[in-house]
Formats: sequence, C-alpha cells, structure tokens
Amino acid sequence: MMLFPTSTATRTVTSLNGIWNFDLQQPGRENNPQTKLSTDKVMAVPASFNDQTVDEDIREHSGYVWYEREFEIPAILTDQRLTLHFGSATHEAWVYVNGDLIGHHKGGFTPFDLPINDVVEAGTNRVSVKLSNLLDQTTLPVGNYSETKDENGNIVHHVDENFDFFNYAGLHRNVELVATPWTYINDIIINPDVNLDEEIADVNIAVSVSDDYDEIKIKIKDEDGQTVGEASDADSVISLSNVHLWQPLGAYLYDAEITIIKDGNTVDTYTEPFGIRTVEAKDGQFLINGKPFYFKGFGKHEDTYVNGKGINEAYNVLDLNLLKQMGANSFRTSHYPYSEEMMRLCDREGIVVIDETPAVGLMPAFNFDISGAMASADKKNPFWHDIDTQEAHKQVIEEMISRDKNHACVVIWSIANEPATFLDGSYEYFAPMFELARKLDPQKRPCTFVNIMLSTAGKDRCTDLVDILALNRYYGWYINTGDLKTAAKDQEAELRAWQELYPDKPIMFTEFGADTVAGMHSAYNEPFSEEYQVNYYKMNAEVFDKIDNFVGEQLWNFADFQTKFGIQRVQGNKKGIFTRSREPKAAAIWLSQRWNSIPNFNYKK
Ligand code: BDP
Repeated sequence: MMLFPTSTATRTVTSLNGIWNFDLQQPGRENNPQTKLSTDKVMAVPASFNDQTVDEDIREHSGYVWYEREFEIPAILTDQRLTLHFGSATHEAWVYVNGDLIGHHKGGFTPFDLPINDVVEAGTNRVSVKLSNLLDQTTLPVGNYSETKDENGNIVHHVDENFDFFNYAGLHRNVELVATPWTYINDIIINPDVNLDEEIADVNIAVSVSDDYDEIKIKIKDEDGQTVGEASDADSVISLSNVHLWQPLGAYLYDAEITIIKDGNTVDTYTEPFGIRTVEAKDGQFLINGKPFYFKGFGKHEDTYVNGKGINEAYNVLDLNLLKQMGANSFRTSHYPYSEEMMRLCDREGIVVIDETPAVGLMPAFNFDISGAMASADKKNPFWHDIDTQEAHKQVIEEMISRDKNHACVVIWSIANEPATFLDGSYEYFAPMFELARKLDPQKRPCTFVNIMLSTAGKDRCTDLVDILALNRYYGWYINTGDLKTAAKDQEAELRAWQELYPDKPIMFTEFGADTVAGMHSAYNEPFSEEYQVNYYKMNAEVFDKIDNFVGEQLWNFADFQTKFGIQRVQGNKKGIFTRSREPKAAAIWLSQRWNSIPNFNYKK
C-alpha cells in the first residue's frame, strides 16, 4: 500500500541517489550508526555493490554491509509528512536516521516507505542502512546457508545460491525523500470492467486516504488530456464509452487524477495511469481483450555490467527496443519482481508481462544434472515439510500484488519458479499461496507457477492450481544433449500428454534454451555453437506449431547473465540470444524472422 513516488502539486520527491559511503561489516565488529561511518570506500546508488570495486572480498561478501550518506531537508518541507522510500534493498535492511532505527524490511525486490518526521530537522541529516545479503531456508530466494569461524573465533557467513543467478545485493533501486501532506492518498485501486462488444467500461476506483477530508474528486482523462469521466466518492464506478483498449504493442493509458479537499483547499493530489483490457485463460486459450493471444518473448534478468541487479533504465529502454525489433511481445520477470519503473515502461510500451515472485530455489538441491535428478526424484523426500519459506512467500505475494495491481501490462502472476512440485507436500504448500494471490488481486488475473522439467505430465502435484501451464523445458540441452531429433520426439510426446490431461488449460513454455558462446561456430551442430542454438530453436518451433493449446514461447534467456561459480558456467549463463552487452547471436536473427511473421492474436485458432 504505497504509491509510486512522484512529485505533484502537493508532493515533493527528492532523490537520494548518488555516491554513498560504504563499508563491509567485519566479522565480530558491529558498526554503531550513532557515529559517522568511518570508511574511505564509496558506492553508487542505485546499483549492486558487488561489481563496483576491484576487491574480491567485496564482490564475494556474504553478510552485512553499511551504506551511509547525508541529505538535506529544506525547511519548507518539515511541516509535511516525510518518509524515506526504498525501491528495494537486497535482501534485508535496517534503516537509521541520525542514529535512530526507523525501520526494517526483509525481501530484496519490493519497495518500502519509512516515516522519519520524529528523527529529522531542517538542514543536514544522516541516513545509514545496514544491509544483509544472507539467504537461507526461510528466505526467498532460497539459499544454502552455513557458518565457519575465522582465526579469531568470529562467525563467517556463507551463502550458496540455490538458484542460477549471482546473488547481487545492495541498494538496487531509487532511494527518495518523499514529502506528502499529513492527509494523504494512501492507495488507489483501479479495476476496469469492460464490455468489449459495446466498447464501454465501468472503471471501479477505490481510493484510501490517511485521514478525514471534506471532498474527493476523481477525474479520468484520456491521452489527449480530456476529462472523460468524473466522480466524487472514494469508492466510485465511472462509466466510459468509446473505450480505447490497452493492447499488446498498442498501449493506451488513461489517467486517474485524484484530488482531496479539506476546508476548501486541495490537500493532496495524485495521478495514477491505467490501461483498460481484459485477460482470461479458458478453453485452452489465453485471451487478451477477448482474442486468443500468442506470447512471443523471453525470460529475462535484471542483470547488466557494473550495475549488477541495480536498476538500469537505459538498458530497460534498449531491451524493450530489442524485444520489439525481434517481433516479440512479452517477457517474464524471472525470478523476482522487477523495478516499478520497468512495469511503468511496459505499460507505456504495450509489453505483456508475467510478474513473478522471488520464490526461486524451492527444491531440495539446485543442480544442473537434470537427467540424474529425474532418475532420482524421490517422492518421499521431506523437502516440503522441512522448508520454512511460507511466511516470506505470503509477504512477497502481498507486496508484489499490492505494488503491481493496477498495471495493465501484468497479465499473469507467477507464484514461483521451478518449485519441487513433483514431491509430496507441494500441493499443501501451494494451495494457500494461490488462494491468497487470487483473493488479493482486484483484477483476478490468471495465476500460475513455472513448472520444472522433473515434473512431467502426470507427475506434477500442483497443476490443478494453475490457470495456464507454464513449462520450462530443455529437451536438446540438459537431456538429449546434441540430439535434436530425439529431443523433438520426446518434447512433442510430453506436450501432447499435458494437452490430453488438461484440455482446458492453455500451455506455454516459459523457458527453453541452449548455452551458446557468441562467436563459436561449428559445421557439425555442436552444442555451445551459434549454429546449434539456431537449430535448437528451429526444432522447438516445429514442435510448438503442432500443438493446438500451445499459446506461447518465452525462451531462456534474453541475454547472457552472471551466475554463481560452477563448472557448468563460464562467466555466467550463456543462454542469451543476446550477449550480456546486447549484441545479437545468430539465433536472434532467426527468431526475429519467425516472430515477426507470427501475429499477436489468432495464431493458433
Ligand atoms: C532453469 C531456471 C533458470 C536457469 C535455467 C538454466 O529456471 O533460472 O538459469 O534453468 O539452467 O532451471 O539455464
């Protein structure tokens, strides 16, 4: 319950981005935020800290770090309600202002706001953030945590990622000082109810305000700034005619302008952009605005050189331009909610998004040996009885839906990536998670989890919970390596089995891919060569086109990305169809031809 920070006629947002002081917390030494951080190290915010120095101890650090800076508060703002807004702090933060603890947040990919009026003065103030990048069996993502002792007997923390991306950490998104009136708009929930035939919509708008007020005005404006609907109740239904729909790659955004009036004066005003569209999964199809949609696109990462997982808006813009040039229309926020700025950009650009929680690593042991793991998938494994992520999982579902509920670009909630849903206890774990997501989403979007290759048709225990089947499959890579003929046969057989078992559920791939070293070539279709990646995607495309209920292909991955160390990874995961610096591999050229010839709608039926 927190609005995206923007300045308005009644609100002032001041950026605290820039150069902060920084230090690692050394084993056995707790910093005292009452005194200034004594350090000569600096870090840019927002960004991961890992790749900003040439110090291995910083890059590989597991444990606590400190960020600190001074900031100025103009005297004219001190009569207002002041908060510090963190777009994210990865993974757990304790925030101090002028030495006083003002709040704590756990979970590295969702925003939080902390009130600071009681501890600040006009002029210079100091904010210190103690940050932990530790992950264990209670956190999302899931990490394998262990401790050793150094030569002085102090505890040294170790985290082994139970997932395939580098555990980048830091103040990853914007940090802002937000000044609002004391009577302020808390939250806006927008849920349009559209009649597609008549091109009319009832837009349900619910506004919550922190305090009493005399009057509320709600205006809906179209893209030309014309008022097309009005209301004067915090809970209103505004009817619109000649509705412009938000369409994939044809975005149209209305503005909901809210004004709160007290004693004849405007006390707060805020404008929330929104789109009008419908989404529905039924009869083996995925419908957007009533028409069968075909997903073309990617699983991505927030991952760039130097910034790591820190927000990088130039890359966001470039990535969406590359995506559109490819003829793609969508991506998944694998494996955590992306920045709110990216969601707003996708709203504007008409990019269709599958929004995913950071629930990744919910499996006994993350391992690339899928064929070995398939053979040994033990049904009696106590994994789901031992894992302790329930609380974190509910929290991220709440925080993700609360932040992203109004975004037209979001068409599916992904509750988890590749959990061990082939094991006993998974249904009991996931049923309440799906129930919670469905209860919290005002727009009742379809929900899914992303299914791992070990959990084939008939083996999976949780498919009943999903509205659309989202499969990650690596036929021709982790199994049938280098043998695309057998891969095609096995993949087709599996897809047909799913379609037969769940004829009403649309099916899509949310991952399929092959590691490819840019510039490596082979006349013999060798794995890792650019030729193999092209042929791998050709094989997949031929199979997809044979399956009626197959409604989308999101490949793995948009770009090469950084991972933890491991003998299966050379400077990271190389399944990108672009390199980490976004140069195309041969597959990008082939796929762009395929996707540019596939329409967004009515491809299958
Ligand atoms: C899947 C994961 C993804 C990995 C990918 C891979 O969902 O995070 O990066 O496979 O192995 O297991 O490349």
